[in-house]
Amino acid sequence: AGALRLILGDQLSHEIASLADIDAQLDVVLICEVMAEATYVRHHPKKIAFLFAAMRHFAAELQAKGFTVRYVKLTDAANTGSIDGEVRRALAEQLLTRLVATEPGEYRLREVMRSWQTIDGVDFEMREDVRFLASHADFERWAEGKKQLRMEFFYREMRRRYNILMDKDGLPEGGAFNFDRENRKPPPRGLASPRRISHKKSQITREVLELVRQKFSGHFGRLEPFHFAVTRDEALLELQHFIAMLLPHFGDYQDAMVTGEAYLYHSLLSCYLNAGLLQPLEICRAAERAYRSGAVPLASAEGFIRQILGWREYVRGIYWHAMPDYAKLNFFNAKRPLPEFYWSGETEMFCIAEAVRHTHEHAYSHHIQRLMITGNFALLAGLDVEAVCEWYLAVYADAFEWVELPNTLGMALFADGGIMASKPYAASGKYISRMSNFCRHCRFDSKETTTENACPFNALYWDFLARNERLLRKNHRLVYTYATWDKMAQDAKELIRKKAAQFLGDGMV
Ligand code: FAD
Ligand code: DLZ
Repeated sequence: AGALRLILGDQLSHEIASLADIDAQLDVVLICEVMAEATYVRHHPKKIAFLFAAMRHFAAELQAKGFTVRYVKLTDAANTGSIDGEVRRALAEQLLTRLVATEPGEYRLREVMRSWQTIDGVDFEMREDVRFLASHADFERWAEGKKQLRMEFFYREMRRRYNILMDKDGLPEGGAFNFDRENRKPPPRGLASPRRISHKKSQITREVLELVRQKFSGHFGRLEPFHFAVTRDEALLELQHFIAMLLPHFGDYQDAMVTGEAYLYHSLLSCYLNAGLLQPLEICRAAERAYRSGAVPLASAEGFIRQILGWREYVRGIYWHAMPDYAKLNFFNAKRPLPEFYWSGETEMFCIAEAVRHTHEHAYSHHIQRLMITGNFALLAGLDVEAVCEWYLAVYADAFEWVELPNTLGMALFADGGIMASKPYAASGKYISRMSNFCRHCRFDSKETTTENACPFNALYWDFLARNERLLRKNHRLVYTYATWDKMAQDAKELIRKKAAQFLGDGMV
């Protein structure tokens, strides 16, 4: 008898485990657009359009290879609205007794899949997602017995294991695993994003855009212009363009932030990787080749490879290692409601308005804006952890919980108390002023802390440290920070705390 082979919206790879031994004569591939997935958070319209268009193109590719595909459109009359409903309906209607799926990227969906073990008369197999470079067992083996998990040491093992940027003696290329001291320059005046490629819209994509316009225009975010790649071939063009034109300067401007420039030298590849159109190893190998050919400095190639071979695999490991309890962690007991300006962008803090503007326009904002602007503000102001995580899961085209949650709850909010990061990524307005040109356009002054025009990040920064002193003073990476606080005069401290309280009490605009 044939098998039903489920492909989720972020499993669009021809090498996905659930297709490994497919029988073109007997088996049916199920791909379904369902309301439950499109609305469990109110995803950005560009994210929904990207995934639906990529799903439809992937289905067409499978059909062209001779496979039978049961593609359920969102508007199909019999659509039950959920993956669970569509799997059960397909099994019944196609009279299939075997179900094969690849483990999903989110815990909530894995729980749904567990219930398929008991569907009457159906033999269910859930396979591991082999697109990742560290399996669950690899990560657990690495984590076992360690008092503290740190990405840097995990990354070194991955470099050795995949023999990436290693020399012939088995040592790291250039004599070190990490070249960040050469990266991360502040933006020089006039730094702009090089031109990015855009893809011609097929009939399929145009239909999806119309569907998303009709059904999801109430969600945060602008649907058009829509430049995303929606097939593997197009995603490969994105990769080639990045490697040739942008990777040489990736390291230099990795942390820079510039008004009106959402992308700078970032790859924009996360959504293609996460949806399955590109594979992590092919991207790392392409970056390594560019370095070995002399086209790209080692610091840039290494910095980029570390994000994928290191951070991406590491956060996925942490997610499955620590879930489901992880999602409930709230180290600082942060409960303040998410301010409206995370949606409207209407705030006098120019850096936040700019990050929200990029997000609204592109379903994208680069790592440092996510971490050091919207994330840093949420940390300092003590915003509700669940609400912040939900915002990040909804607004970015690359957001899936396995990667979003450790980054938001762990890295940005330190709500896991230090599982992801060794200290909170808390920063004052001085950091934002150094790494961006945002402050030049802002009504607040990044050099001031308590005056009328003082940048709110400054008072909030010290207030955060004072408010959470009981939890943070013992952190050895904060010794100098607390020493500075201790040296401040009592009345200066009081003024700072009053300024922060006033700002938080006044609704933070
Ligand atoms: P580049 O800067 O070009 O980096 C190259 C690649 O490295 C990315 O495509 C991505 O696959 C990988 N990468 C880089 N940093 C990380 C990281 N910290 N964790 C995992 N992979 C990384 N990334 C997501 O893919 N989905 C998310 O939902 C997501 N949410 C985030 C939330 C917060 C609060 C923060 C601070 C970071 C988040 N990130 C997330 C990580 C990172 O910001 C994005 O991967 C990156 O901005 C994507 O843009 P890019 O492809 O241009 O990346
Ligand atoms: C994000 C998303 C959306 C918007 N829609 C669908 C869908 O209609 N069908 C589907 O199979 N997957 C969708 N996805 C991706 C899933 O939410 C994703 O597979 C899970 O979050 C697990 O990572």
